[in-house]
Amino acid sequence: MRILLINPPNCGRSIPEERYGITSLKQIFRGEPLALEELAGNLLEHTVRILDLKADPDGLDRELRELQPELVGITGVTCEANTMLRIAARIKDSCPATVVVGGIHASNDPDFFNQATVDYIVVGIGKKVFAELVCALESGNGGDEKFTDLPGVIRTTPGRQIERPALRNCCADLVMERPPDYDLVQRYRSHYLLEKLGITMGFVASAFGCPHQCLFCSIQGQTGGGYLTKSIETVIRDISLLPEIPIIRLVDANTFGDVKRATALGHALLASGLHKQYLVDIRSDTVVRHPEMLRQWKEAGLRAVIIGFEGIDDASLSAMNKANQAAMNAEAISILNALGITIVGDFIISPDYDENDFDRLDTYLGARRIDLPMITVMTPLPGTALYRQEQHRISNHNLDYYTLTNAVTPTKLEEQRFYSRYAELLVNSHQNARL
Ligand code: B12
Ligand code: SF4
Repeated sequence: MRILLINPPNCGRSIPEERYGITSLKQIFRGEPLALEELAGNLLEHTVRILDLKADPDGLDRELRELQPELVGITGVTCEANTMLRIAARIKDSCPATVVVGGIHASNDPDFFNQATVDYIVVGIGKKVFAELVCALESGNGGDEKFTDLPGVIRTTPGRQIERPALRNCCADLVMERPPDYDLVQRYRSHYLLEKLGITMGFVASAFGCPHQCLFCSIQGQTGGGYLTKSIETVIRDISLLPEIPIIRLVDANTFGDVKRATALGHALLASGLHKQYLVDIRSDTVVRHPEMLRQWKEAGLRAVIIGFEGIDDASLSAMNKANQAAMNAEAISILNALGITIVGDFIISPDYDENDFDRLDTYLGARRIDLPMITVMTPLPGTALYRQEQHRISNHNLDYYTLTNAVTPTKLEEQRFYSRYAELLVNSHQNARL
C-alpha cells in the first residue's frame, strides 16, 4: 500500500499576541516526528513517505501528487487537532485515500475526530495495530466489523457516539524488533536543531507512559496508565541508528520510571562507546533517592534533565496530585547543580495566579540555578483528570489555544495584566538561560 504519514505544521494560537501584542510567549518547536518514524518502521512491506509540515509547510499538494497515497496517517497534539482535521479535509477533497488519525490527542479525546473526513482513530501506542489495520484494509476482506476488533482502533461514525476501546497496551505493542525508520526524515534533518546551540538533535523513545497520575497530564491516555519500557539493547540500537547526531533526546515522559532498568541503561550507554550527549526527563524525587544513578548517567553523557517541578509549595503540588514535595525539588536542584547537570525546569502557573503568586515564583526562580525554566499555563487538556475537574470553568474551547501558553479558564488578574506578568517572568528567568 502507498502510505503518507503527516506531521502537522507548527500551529496553535496565542491570546497574548492576538489581544495584547505580546509576542514573546509564542514558541516555535523543532524536532523529528518520531511517532511517524516508529509507525513507518513497522510498515516495511509498504511504500511509506513522511511529510513533516513543520519543516516543509507547503509540501502537502506535492506529496499527494507524487505518491498518490491510498492511506494517510496524521499525528498531532491537542493544539494541532483542528489542523489535523483541516489536513484530513484537504486529503478527502483531493484523493480517495483512507484517513487515519492517532497520537496524544486522538488517544485522550477520540470523540473529537469522529468526523466525516476521518475514517479511523487509533488510540494508544499504535505501532503494532496500525500495521494490522493497514494489512486488513489492503486485503479488503472482513468489512468494518473486523477492523473494530483491532485493539485501540475506532471506526468513525459521524453523528453517532463512538465506542472507546479499552486500552491495554503491552510491550508487544512497541514492536521492538523493528526500529524507527529514521531514513524517511533524512531530507529534513537540518531542521532538527537544538536552536540555542545550533547542534542537531535526534529523538529516541526508550519508555512509554508513566507510573504516576498527575492531574493535568495527558500521558495516561497513551498507555492506559501503564509504564512500558524498551529493552536496553533496543535503546542502544536505536541510538546507534543516528551516528551523525551528537545530542539525543530520550523523548520518554519518564525515562527513570523503573530505577533498576534505568541504572542498567546508564551502564549500557557508558559501555556502548557511543559518545553522545543525552537529554532526559526525570522526576525530582528520583534524583534525590538515586543520586548515584545520576552520577553514573553523567559519566555516560547525560547533559541535561527535564524536570516537572510544576509548583513551588506543597499545597500546589498536592492540588496537582504530583505526589512530590517542594523540599524534594529543592534538594534535586542542589544535587544536579553539584553534578554539573543542566536543569530544564517545568513550572505551571495557574490562571488563578495573583500578583503575589507571580512575585513568589519570580523570587523562587531568581534564587536558584535552574538553567532553562519552562513556564506553562495550567490547561485542562481534554481527556485528563484536570479536564473533568475544570470542565465547567472552561471559557475557551477552541483547541488552537491549547498550547499550554494560554489561559483557557478565566484569569483572576485582569487578563492583560496576567499575560504581562507571565511574559515578565519568562524574561527575568531566561536572562542566563542555557542548555
Ligand atoms: C518530542 C515532543 C515534541 C516535539 C514533536 C516533534 C514533532 N512531532 O514534530 C516538539 C518539540 C516539536 C513538540 C512540540 C510541542 N509539544 Co510536545 N512533546 C514531545 C514529547 C516529549 C515526546 C513525543 C514523542 O515523540 N513521543 C514518542 C512517540 C514514538 O510516541 P507518540 O508521539 O505517543 O506516538 C506513538 C503513539 O501515540 C502512536 N501515534 C502517534 N501518532 C500517530 C498517528 C497515527 C496515524 C497512528 C496510527 C498512531 C500514532 O504511535 C506512536 C508510536 O507508538 C511529548 C511527551 C511524551 N513523552 O510523549 C511532548 C508532548 C506530546 N508535547 C506536548 C506539547 C503541549 C507540545 C507543544 C504544544 C509545546 C509545549 N508547550 O510543550 C508543542 C506543539 C507544537 C506546536 N506548537 O505546534 C504535550 C502534549 C499534550 C497535549 N495533549 O497536547 C506532551 C505530551 C508533553 C506535555 N507537556 O505533557 N513536542
Ligand atoms: S510524572 Fe510527569 S509524565 Fe508522569 S504523570 Fe506526572 S507529569 Fe505526567
